Amino acid sequence: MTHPVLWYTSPASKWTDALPLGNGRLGAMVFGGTTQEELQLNEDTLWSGGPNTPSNPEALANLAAVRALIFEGRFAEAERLADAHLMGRPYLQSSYQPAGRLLFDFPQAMRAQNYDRRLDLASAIASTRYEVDGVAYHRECFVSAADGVLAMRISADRPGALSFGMEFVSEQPGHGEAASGSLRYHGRNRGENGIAGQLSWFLEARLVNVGGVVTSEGDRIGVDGADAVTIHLDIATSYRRFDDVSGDPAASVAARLDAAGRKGFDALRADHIAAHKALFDRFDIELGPSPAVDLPTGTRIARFAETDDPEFAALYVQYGRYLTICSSRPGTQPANLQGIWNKEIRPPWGSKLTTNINAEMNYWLADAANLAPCVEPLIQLVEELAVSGADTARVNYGARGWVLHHNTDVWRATAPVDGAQWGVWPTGGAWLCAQLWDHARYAGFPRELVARLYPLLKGAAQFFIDTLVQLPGTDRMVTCPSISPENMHPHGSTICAGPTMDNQILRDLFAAVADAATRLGRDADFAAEVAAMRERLPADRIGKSGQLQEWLEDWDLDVPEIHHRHVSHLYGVYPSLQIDPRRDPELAAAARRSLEIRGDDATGWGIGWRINLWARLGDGNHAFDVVRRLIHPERSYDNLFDAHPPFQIDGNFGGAAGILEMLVQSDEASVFLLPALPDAWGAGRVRGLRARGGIALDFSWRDRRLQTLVASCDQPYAGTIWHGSKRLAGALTAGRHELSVNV
Ligand code: FUC
Repeated sequence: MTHPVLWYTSPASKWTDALPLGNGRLGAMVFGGTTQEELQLNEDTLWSGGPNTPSNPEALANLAAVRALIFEGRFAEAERLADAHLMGRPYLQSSYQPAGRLLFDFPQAMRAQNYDRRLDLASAIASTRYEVDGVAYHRECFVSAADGVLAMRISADRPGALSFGMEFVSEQPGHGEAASGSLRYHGRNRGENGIAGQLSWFLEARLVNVGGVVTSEGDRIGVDGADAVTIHLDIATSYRRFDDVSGDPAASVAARLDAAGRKGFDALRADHIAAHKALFDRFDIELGPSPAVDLPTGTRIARFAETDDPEFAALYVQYGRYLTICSSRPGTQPANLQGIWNKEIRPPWGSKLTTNINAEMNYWLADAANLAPCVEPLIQLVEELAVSGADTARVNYGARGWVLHHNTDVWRATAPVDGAQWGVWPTGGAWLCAQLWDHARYAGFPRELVARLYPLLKGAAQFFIDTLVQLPGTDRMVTCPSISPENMHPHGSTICAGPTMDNQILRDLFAAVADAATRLGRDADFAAEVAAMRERLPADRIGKSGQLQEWLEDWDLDVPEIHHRHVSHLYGVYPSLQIDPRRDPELAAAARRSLEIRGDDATGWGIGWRINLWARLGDGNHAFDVVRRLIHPERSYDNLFDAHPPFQIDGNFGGAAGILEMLVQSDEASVFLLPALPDAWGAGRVRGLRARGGIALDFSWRDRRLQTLVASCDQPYAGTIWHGSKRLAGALTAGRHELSVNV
């Protein structure tokens, strides 16, 4: 068993040392301070601004001119014109906001000894222990998905030894108050980029003491001489949907806190653990034992690249799963650039949903790691974008369907933002659709899910049927204007026509639409139209250095930033299944060449992507070399949050997904076991790893040889399970099968 615990011998001295808790909606970062404790708090609908429709009526009139300039090779002029007329109004989006900080003073903790701080990933409880003058103090904190609230218990093992002060501070407009065991904050959100703040929000912390006295003064609470104290806390905003801010936050907070109070801490704790385990325990992984298990987490990160610590790579996977469960649950917002954890009023990149890699990467782990229910917020996001994005499609492009560019926020803004260099990329929604189709593939295409996704895919495809343009002098159809995120080509701009990534994404989207329509027995004419359009997309091209071209032109070696972090044109290798080294050795070799030219050093997510790519290309030792770059103080903070830098959660998910991709790969027809096993993982086992086709796998290995294999199928499984060139099984009935590995 992997021992799924992060632990430390001192309090957090900075935010990236603190330990994250969450129920998808409510997030807390626990510092575990002795004299001063801090819980930094978030609620996932608390963003700046308010409902807005950023479509730009000027765009359509200028579209043809921008296209013409691109086809004439006048890229810089095209980019200037796009900047002036194609961008969304407002030009920037809203940002995810912190609620504030719950602060505690423990004056008696000056001489704390025997300190221990930990996060148990299996129970999702953060705890802090220390001793002062022979008295042991203990704090436990969790955020419950079962009851919706944060709960904390502070206790001492000598009666009457507990005294502290508590207050809530916020940078958001509003006012706080304290009364008889309750702290409250009545908040508003900030306006941003010309959009007024339109949310109200409310926080309440209720405190119950065993022994001692509780007093309040101004907006502070004081506890004197208690044996133990429990705190229940909740936050809510008036956000109901991207176009509706009519919620009553005080009422929802009161309802949840009343219910939590009736239940009591012990029952809350038991139900919290059960709700967490219902997801967390669906999977387990061992990659070999390690003497380093007894070292604090920070030390293991610092030593990972030099030591053999396979247990820590397994822990990295479990931490990624933990972060998925805590940041994305049915009914919550999807995980943003920081999941749900953000302390800053102006967070990096707005802590938004960036769709030219980051938002998708946040969900690369979930299906394989047996957390399919956590993908629900992403489906709901796309359902809402299909509504808001229809306006941008119509106004900016005169097109049917819906479109999303490279970013969105809680208001589901879909127009191009930030500047044409980054924003004029119409394929964000199409990528999300391709990802949701892969989610359906993992589930084995249940009819209900296919029927739910179909209108989203159809709308995304309609947009491209209406906006693809003929590449001059050919019968090929291309996106224009677009970019290959966010790489500048040799003509001083990113703007272009038909970048490889767009062609690959649209091949996936169009195939998904046609497949979904066939499965549902609907829209045969539209499916045929889309399938015909798919044939007219430009094929992938191999360039003069043997590389997979990033653009229609062979520009790759002449770009200003040859080691660019994005590897957009390798989308076809991963996450897409288009370029499979087993079927397309020539394109796979070109992709490998591109990856070599790009190099392995990148941002956190850039490294996460490269691990998956090397795994798909079948090079386990190279993939592991890249894992060493990720589990390293430059790319992992002490709390194991991914460092872009700064903190960005995508690398946690991309990296963990990459480790699983080294152990199992799959497509609709096949499962490949241990396709990219590095030498470092000589023996191991996994339980509950899911593969495409609706199948879950338990297996173990030693010296590269499979020892045991159990496959559990949700429904009859038509594919084949392979280990190298050995065919282990195929055509399985629904249910659990113990399979022979000695065929
Ligand atoms: C993309 C990346 C950046 C960053 C940002 C949030 O634009 O190019 O590196 O991750 O998203």
